[in-house]
Amino acid sequence: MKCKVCGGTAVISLKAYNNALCANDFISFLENRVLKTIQKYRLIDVDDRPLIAVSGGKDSLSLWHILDRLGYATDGIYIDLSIKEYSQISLEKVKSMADRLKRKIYIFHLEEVFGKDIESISRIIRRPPCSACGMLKRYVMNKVSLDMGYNMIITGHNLDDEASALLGNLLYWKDEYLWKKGLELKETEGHLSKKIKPLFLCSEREMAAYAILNNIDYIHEECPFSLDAKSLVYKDILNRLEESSPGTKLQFLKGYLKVSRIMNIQRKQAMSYCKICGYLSSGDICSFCRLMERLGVKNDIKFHEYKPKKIPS
Ligand code: Q46
Ligand code: ZN
Repeated sequence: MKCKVCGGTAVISLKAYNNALCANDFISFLENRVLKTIQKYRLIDVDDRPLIAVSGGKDSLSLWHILDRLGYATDGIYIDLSIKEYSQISLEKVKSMADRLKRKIYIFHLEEVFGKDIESISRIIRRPPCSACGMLKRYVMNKVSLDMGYNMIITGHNLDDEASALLGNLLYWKDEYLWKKGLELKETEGHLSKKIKPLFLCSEREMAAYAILNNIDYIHEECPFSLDAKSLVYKDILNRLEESSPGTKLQFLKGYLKVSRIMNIQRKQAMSYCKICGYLSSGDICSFCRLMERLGVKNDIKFHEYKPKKIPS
């Protein structure tokens, strides 16, 4: 198999694009795809101060690396869910990327603030771990971002994550989430940072290849709570569709971007804010403040700042 750009040996075939590329041309292709996504959808402006949510996995660490290569200065935030070894190893990977890029990270330890891990918290609030985790992460990322003077949170959700979430929302017509799955979620009246997903059109397979070709040291294990997630079933179904018709996932999401723009304009959102912290909430008090009250914890989000080590060049 030959690279369609330079004629050298191709290391990856991209059936969705009818393309095959060598290592260097693939790296440029992927970085360029992220750049084009940022530019076309105007995700990052020159005066923005972005913060990237890093988990230690291939997507967020590769995205951090790509943003650095594209000249977007980005600091990181890591949320330690206190899932024993998994969280410890993830944090090591995140720190090693921070050292490599010479960027700082804000670290939030769940156990330090709540005295409990994610599993215990999920039992207390009677929500599945992923739902409790989503609520906590959204809150903490937003809070750290606003408190530390950032105005945007970047996440590493890739094309496969987004396509499977979209399929799930469509199958059950979850209208309240359906039109929020785009590339960006706008900031709201000074209460929320904008959220963007520059990997929206980059597949899991492409991200894994990028990580390997750039020697990015990431955690290969998945979070133990992701194993029984329905999203894995949706991913499998979509992969089978992709196998018989390459490009299906890409078309699914590109079509969604077009339609969701119209739907978002038509949709008027009724919002209310938490009486304690001012965060968006469906009731008088947000889920985070309710959890704090229940556990007798003060609304005081402690986090640590990790400064990169100097690596001899
Ligand atoms: S980290 Fe959290 Fe994921 Fe683990 S508990 Fe679920 S949501 S699976 S991105
Ligand atoms: Zn609140």
